Amino acid sequence: MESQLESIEVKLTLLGSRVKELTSRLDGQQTQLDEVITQLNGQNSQHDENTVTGNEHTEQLSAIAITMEKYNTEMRTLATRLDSQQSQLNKLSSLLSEQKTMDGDVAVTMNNDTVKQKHPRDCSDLPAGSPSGVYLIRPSVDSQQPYVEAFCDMETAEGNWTVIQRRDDIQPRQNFFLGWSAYKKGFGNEIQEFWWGLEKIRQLTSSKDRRYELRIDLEAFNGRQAYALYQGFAISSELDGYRLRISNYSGNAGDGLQYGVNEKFSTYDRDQDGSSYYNCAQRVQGAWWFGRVCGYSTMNGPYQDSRSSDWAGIWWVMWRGLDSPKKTQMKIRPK
Ligand SMILES: [Ca+2]
Repeated sequence: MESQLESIEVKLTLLGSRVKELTSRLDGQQTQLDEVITQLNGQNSQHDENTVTGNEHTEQLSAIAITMEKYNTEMRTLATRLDSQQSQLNKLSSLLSEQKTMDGDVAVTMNNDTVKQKHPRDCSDLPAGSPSGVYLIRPSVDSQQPYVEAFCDMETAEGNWTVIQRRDDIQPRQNFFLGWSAYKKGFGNEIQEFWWGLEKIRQLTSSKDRRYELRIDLEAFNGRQAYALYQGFAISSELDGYRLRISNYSGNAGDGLQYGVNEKFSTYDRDQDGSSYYNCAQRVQGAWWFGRVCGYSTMNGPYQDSRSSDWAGIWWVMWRGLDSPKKTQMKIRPK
């Protein structure tokens, strides 16, 4: 932004000095033109007084007319160029003031969360009609924080979803049997399989002015689909173990997260699940909010190529037992 503003300012200065130069040239030509007109008037009166040297005068007059015509053409060209440079100047000036306003808005946003942001914080801030795809968003309200990539689902149930997890039958397979730091930061590819990252989810769901809902979409290998919607969704800080806050289930997949409520997120290298007997993340070879007996769902186990019933897999017990779905998506949006 800074360098863009600087380059526009440099262009404005250059344009300004060119306009000055052209104006002084125009002034010069106007003076010359005035002189010519004065001479012409003088010769005309001479011509009236003395008709004897008529031929000579006619020649002089036509030479003057040609010169004037040349000046006129040159002035018209200059006027056109001045006009176009003026409109360029106007455009640049309004661009410059627009960018200054935007900077102002961001500053206001930092002090007051309720001001509408120009920078997308999540996918719901994209302009209406934006297609689904990967966008750059800044989940933090702190303008010093970096932009990150996010896949936006702009179609499902009126869209505006920031997708936080996806599994699909895509080669090469993304390994989900990863440790705490990977789940904190996020991994995978937004247009393939990925886990977006606990810290980004935390940044969004801890904002004071936005309450999020969570939607989980499931698709079986036979094409059948189901979803679970939680009207309240947030996670606590890393210090508190990214504990799951979830409420108000609806949908047709069953409330697979009911035993994860208030549980900490667990990875194989950080067992803080609800089971004192198992390391649930190790058992399912993934990571999740596991409750007692490791709970009734996990979305991050190893991908199963077809129907399989194995603890090490992806499952949403209320829907299809331990059968792995073909596709899963987890997505959030402000209510
Ligand atoms: Ca345990």
